Amino acid sequence: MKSPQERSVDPAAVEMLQHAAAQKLPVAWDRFEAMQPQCGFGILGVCCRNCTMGPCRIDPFGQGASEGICGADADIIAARNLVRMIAAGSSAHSDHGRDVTHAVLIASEGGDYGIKDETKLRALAKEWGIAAENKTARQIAHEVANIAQSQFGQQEGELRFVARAPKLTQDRWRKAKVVPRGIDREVVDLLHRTHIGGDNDFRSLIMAGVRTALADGWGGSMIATELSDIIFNSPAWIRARVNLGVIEPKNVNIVVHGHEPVLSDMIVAASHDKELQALARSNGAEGITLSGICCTANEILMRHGIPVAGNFLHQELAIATGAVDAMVVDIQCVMPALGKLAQCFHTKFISTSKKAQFPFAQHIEFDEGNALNIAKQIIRTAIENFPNRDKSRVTVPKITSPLVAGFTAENVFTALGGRYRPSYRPLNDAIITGRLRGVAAVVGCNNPRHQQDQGHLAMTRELLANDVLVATTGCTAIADAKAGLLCPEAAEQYAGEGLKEICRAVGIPPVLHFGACVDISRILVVLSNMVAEGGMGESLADIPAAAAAPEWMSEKAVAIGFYAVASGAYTVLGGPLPVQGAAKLNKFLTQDIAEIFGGKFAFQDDPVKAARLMLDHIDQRREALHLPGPMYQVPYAPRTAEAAVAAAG
Ligand code: NFS
Ligand code: SF4
Repeated sequence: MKSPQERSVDPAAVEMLQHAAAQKLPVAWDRFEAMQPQCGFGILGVCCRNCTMGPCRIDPFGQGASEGICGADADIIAARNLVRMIAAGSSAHSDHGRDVTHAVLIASEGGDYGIKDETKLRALAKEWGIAAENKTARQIAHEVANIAQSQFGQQEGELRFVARAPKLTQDRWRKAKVVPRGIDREVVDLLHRTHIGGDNDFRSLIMAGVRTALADGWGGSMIATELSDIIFNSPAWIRARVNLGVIEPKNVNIVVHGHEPVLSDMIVAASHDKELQALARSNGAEGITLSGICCTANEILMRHGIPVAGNFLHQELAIATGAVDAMVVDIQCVMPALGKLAQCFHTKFISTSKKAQFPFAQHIEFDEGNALNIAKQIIRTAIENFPNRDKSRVTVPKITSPLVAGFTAENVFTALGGRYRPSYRPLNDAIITGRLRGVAAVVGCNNPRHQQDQGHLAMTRELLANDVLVATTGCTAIADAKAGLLCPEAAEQYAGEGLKEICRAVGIPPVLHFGACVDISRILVVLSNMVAEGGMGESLADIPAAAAAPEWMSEKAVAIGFYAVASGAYTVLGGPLPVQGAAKLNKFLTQDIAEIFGGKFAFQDDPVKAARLMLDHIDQRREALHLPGPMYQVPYAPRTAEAAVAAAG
């Protein structure tokens, strides 16, 4: 069995893992070890259960079956499995976007949600050709929501946000016939293809997968982000704290976990209620502490400065503190193990989504039409549970870190361009001169396959030391925050000379927190703005930039990886996609696909080696743009193209 220190680099997690082991509370790391050895066919992607002639599996050593009963070979089987992951991942992000759209419709009719960013609403209305003069914000919101809703069911044409990409990027998509027509349509098309006897060409399957993934990144996810900003407000730079130490033993603790701000934002609003605060005091608590886990934490962190209790692998550890009076969940990345664990304590495990029920959960169904009342009911349930807490079983690690979050495509370079002249020019100039070597997006999950957070941190530190500005979202952002990387002061400790100069001048951290995973759409907009600003080439693939997900695990991460690659990003995954048993498919994804989109996948478990692959790629892009090398000496110096190719193996 691995020790707590081998399981996580986060000292708060180590402390709680020791506590959980002493109390015999099972956590994901234990179940991961009990699951070993995991099925090799599954890891390699070569088992198929798509019909009941099977299950079938391909022998990767070439001794047993080389085809399923229907004749599908390893490449077809692995491609079908992979694009099904894309379909599920895109559906998750996009259905989240659909719920936000529904909330905007409710706001436009005067429900509990308001129109918080009218400037952004009007800008989007203009972008979408809605005549807005002499209309109220609500009237415009109604039209915007109707158009956004139509993007899901649209049958023909192109999704509207495709037009945000640089023209050359759009041209590549059109040439490859992967411009998404409608969000729901692409998912259905993709699942249809994977039915037995459907699409049986791995390239064609992958192209359909790309189209669905683009419908996520430039469709469902982007709608989720844009419309969330309109009704919950656009984030602004904000300071907050992170890690399990934000759980306050003296207070009623409510931890929200999941993804959709339609729930968590309303819980924030309800938590300010005077009556509820008085109720908390009359139940013996000093107050109410709200904190978050996973992406819904990022949503309310960015907009309200609500503290973050942790990332994906912290969800069980939070309950194990014994100080959580209610864990309130909606959808995605919520472990079904939580219910049973909560029963070991007084903790109420409250599910809220029509789409996600859990064993041993109390279900309080959320309804956007009656949002505030339900949010209050949830908080009341937590407060009334406070007296049931067994104080002798409370163990909260006294560990938190400060952070700055809340960067968006609109606000990120406000300061760089002078507060009154937001512009991407200073960012582009910093890259053109070599003060910044490039930019990178490091995103994704935790996975007990890796020591928690270690991949995120080692990769990010290597990039920073080499003058790469890092953008982050999701559970990576929380990992970085826990390690102090989201503070402006982190530049002094970790950044190379060039990056340090920029962080000092602007007052930004060297790692910019752009929000939840759906907010990777913000990074797509940032990159598009950089191309539009000039000097960075003509397509997204030309920018000295790279992407990575060092500890990914979810189907959403697969969808993100594919829209990143199709948008031109060199994308390094820690741990391969399940295609290693399918040689042609593997080569297509890691080599040939670059000829179509400019981006491709690389798989590298070692986060520092992975960061160096990203640096090699950034240097190649600089060379192609005839940009000079880094302005200052960097620990990992640019190498010749041949050396880089040899290293990539
Ligand atoms: Ni992203 Fe957010 Fe975290 Fe992974 Fe899950 S919470 S949507 S999928 S685990 S980063
Ligand atoms: Fe086997 Fe083909 Fe059926 Fe898959 S679809 S289970 S490979 S027969």
